[in-house]
Amino acid sequence: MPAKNVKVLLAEPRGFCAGVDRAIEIVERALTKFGRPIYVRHEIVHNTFVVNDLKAKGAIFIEELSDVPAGATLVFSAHGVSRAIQEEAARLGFQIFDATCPLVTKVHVEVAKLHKEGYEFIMIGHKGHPEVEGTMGQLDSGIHLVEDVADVQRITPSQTERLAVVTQTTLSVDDTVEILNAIKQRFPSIREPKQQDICYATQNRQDAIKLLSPQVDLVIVVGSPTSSNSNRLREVAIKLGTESYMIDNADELNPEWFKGKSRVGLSAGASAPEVLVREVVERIKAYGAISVRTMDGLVETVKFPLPTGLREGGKDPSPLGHLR
Ligand code: 0CN
Ligand code: SF4
Repeated sequence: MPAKNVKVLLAEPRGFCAGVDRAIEIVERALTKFGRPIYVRHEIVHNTFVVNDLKAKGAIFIEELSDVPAGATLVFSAHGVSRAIQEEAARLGFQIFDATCPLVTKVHVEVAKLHKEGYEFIMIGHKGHPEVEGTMGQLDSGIHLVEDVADVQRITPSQTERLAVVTQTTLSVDDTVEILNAIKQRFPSIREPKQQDICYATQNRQDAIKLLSPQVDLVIVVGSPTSSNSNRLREVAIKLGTESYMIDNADELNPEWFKGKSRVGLSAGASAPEVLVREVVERIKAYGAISVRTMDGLVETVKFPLPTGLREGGKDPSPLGHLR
């Protein structure tokens, strides 16, 4: 009994956000309406379980549009795509459903608008992440990526009068403030977004970890290694001095982690289904946990509409409804 007498505290909010819910539903509805296969550019969301489940239902995940046959139905992932990919997909004549989270699209729209007014951009984000590639790919040039404070000194914008800052939506809120301060110090007249680009779900899940961490001896985050927002949750706990691990599913739990612990916190990234959290809870119970409680927390009510063409039918026809 590695977790004998352990008390489990569940973070609130945790797990699926409105953008992930919508993205998965777009693939599910496309499968129902048009039949298999449905092609999806990049993992619809960064979660192994979700991707495997949709694969089993007939989704084919690709990175290159050259792997999509003529006449196919194609879905763009929640992380968004560059203009070049949008244009190529349209040129190739696929039936396209865009599952880009509306909060990512908002950043794309802002970039396009300010670019027309002559702005150059500094983007805070992680190099190589699909969202960063999609946002930077809204323009041919003129977006300078910074990953940390040191990068701020390295970039060389061509002018400083019309500079604006944008960010990836799933960053660490605290690290971003630090980087933003360094940017403002070097470019005092830089334009900031009216409302920060880090999304409500990222903010709320990190805030919940901040409340949870001091109350427990161990924080477990359910999320896949590729998921930026899930990784950030583990980091927030560690920064607060709480031992923390991220796992894809209950099988990755290590009984050793529970040695000498009496209270264990559990959260999940925005792309991690609740069914996986439940399995982790069951496993910890089997290890000897004596209670499971959900902390008080914000109730999220955000919901995004589906694209036209997939809206009809009202109720969720989803064979994957059990994920939520
Ligand atoms: O894990 P996700 O698929 O993506 P990142 O956290 O890596 O950006 O979660 C959905 C978020 C979006 C966009
Ligand atoms: Fe949208 Fe934020 Fe969810 Fe990403 S984490 S899909 S930006 S709501």
